[in-house]
Amino acid sequence: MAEKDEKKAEKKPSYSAKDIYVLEGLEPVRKRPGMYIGSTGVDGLHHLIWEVVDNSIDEAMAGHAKHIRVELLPDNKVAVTDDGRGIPVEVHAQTKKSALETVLTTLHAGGKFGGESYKVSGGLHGVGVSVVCALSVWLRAEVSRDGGVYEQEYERGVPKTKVKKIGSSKSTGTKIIFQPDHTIFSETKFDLKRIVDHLRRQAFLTKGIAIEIIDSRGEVPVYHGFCFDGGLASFLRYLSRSEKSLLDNLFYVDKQQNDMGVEVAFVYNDEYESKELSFANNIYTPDGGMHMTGFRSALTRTLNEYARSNNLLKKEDDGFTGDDVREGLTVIVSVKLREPQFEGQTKARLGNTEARTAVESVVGESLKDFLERNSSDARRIIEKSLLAVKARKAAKAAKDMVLRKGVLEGLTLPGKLADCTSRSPEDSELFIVEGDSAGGSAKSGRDRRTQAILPLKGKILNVEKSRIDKMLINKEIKALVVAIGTAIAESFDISKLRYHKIIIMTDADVDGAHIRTLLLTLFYRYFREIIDAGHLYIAQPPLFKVQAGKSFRYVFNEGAKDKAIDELQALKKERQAASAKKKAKGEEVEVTDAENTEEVSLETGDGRMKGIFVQRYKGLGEMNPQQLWETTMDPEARVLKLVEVGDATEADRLFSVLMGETVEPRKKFIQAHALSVKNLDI
Ligand code: 0RA
Repeated sequence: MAEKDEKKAEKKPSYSAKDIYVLEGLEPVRKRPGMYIGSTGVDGLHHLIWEVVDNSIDEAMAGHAKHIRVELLPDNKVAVTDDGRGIPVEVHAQTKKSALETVLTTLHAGGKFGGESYKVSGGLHGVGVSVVCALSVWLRAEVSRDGGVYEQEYERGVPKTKVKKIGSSKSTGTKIIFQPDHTIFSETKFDLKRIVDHLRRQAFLTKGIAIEIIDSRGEVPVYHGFCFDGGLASFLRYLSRSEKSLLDNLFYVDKQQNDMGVEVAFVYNDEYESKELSFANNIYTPDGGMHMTGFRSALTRTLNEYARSNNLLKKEDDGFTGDDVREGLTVIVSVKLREPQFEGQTKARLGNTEARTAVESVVGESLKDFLERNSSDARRIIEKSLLAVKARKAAKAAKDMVLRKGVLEGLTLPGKLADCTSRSPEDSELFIVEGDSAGGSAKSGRDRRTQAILPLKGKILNVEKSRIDKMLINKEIKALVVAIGTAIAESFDISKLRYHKIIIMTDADVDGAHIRTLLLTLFYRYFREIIDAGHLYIAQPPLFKVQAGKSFRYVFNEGAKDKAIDELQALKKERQAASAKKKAKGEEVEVTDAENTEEVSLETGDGRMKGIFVQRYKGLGEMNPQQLWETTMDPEARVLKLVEVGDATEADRLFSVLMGETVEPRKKFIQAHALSVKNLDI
């Protein structure tokens, strides 16, 4: 018992023996509330409501109650009312106490005497209303039964009154009003949204039950009411309300099988991932378990059988795997069984093997029926699964071919590679250059000690568009992978990286941007570590060369062009003035290129432009080796952009935007291979 309660007990020596007995009974609950309700925070606080409501739902599942009302009252009080049989009030022969008092003050006595209904044995649920009684500063139980209304009050689990008859009533039911103990809970204010969400879910899970929530704490009461005759079918519609269904009908079954309630609803939508929700005795099992296993095998088996018997799958075909038939699936499975075993660290998985067989047989049978009755829905499910098979096979073939261990091993460096002479990766740079002509310039212009050049044929990349799988089979790309030296997939080893700077050098046009994107995607998907380690760069070739005589400026963007022209104009005027001055003095004048070069005016009528030579570079190939060196390759003068992958999500978004039109197989392929990236938004 908590210390403060002990002190209170000392001050009140008038406690009867019975009180002490009861106190001892609930002592562990007040001492270690977390053991019973999970925590003493907001979660635990709300657990008090769930506990009381669970008892009413049990009464409903046993077929005796239909209505449950939860009312939030001022001073953090909550009233839970049901129209069940009412907790028995008569004196129990064994304990010589009223059954009501026994239920409210004895641990684990809370549940059922009979065992008629599904009593939950695991997890935090089903610990009984006595726990709520123990953790409430005040609780009142009101029972309508046998023509009368009876009540008893408790404080911190101790009865404060005897069970009294306070009136008469023709109906039956139980009402529990409680006020959580502020000395136990860090927070005693209830959260309406949390309550509404939880009880909505409970209403979905208990077909036909009516649950009302009334928040009477403010000036105007707020009302919520739920009653779903469709059960999980309603739940499924609610969950997938924002998705586009692939089917005209959803699959639904609710059946009693060997003493076990099996309820399943599913639908397919045009997505690729699957969503699975499962429950055992209305308790969410996030890790699934036997009921889920049973569902999955029934789905896979039944769809395979249907596809074969309708010649949608050929004899020689392998058939659908579980993953194939679950693409785009949203399913809810709920079982109600007598002694659920919750397994795993967090008790989040159902362990009863009988749940597997029950679900498998119920789903198998009714799905077969569903497919036969809804042939167009059946066809759509099978078509979707066939597409999944195709994608899986394409992905696997690509993976086998390209990613197979050792496929790149033993390959000699590609002939197209003009390697550098340095063998120290720290000093070495690899320029991946678009096109053979630019490759030629780069080869002549480079510093051959430290700079290697690998020209890629842009055309091939364009043809292959964005198919990464094809890209990896591509000779050019393979050459790149060999040149890098790290190998790929399982055999990837960053310590084998041959160049510590890998520089993508493409034209400053749309094609260049496309090829750059493909290369970035390749690195992102297969050589992520190279990006993360800061080894990948993008070269920044100039867009213009602005020249006035001997002087010139390289311009890297449109906005800087005018500035460069102005600068050179001013420089030219200065020079002319200086030479005029010298001439006047009779000094010898240095004859510069300016005087010998034919002046080009790009825009006639614009005096400013006169004598300024502006060259636009449409591609790297237009630059001679010297220019390419000066502008883009010379480590002293160039500007490189480091490629960084901020977070995977942003990179995904970027790639998808850059990749433009969505190509289905690519989408599938990326999904199949983006092992580390979930929920690709492409
Ligand atoms: C014990 C026995 C019976 C009903 C209940 C408990 C019961 C408990 C709660 C808690 C909230 N609402 C409840 N409704 C009923 C069955 C007694 C009989 O056979 O009549």
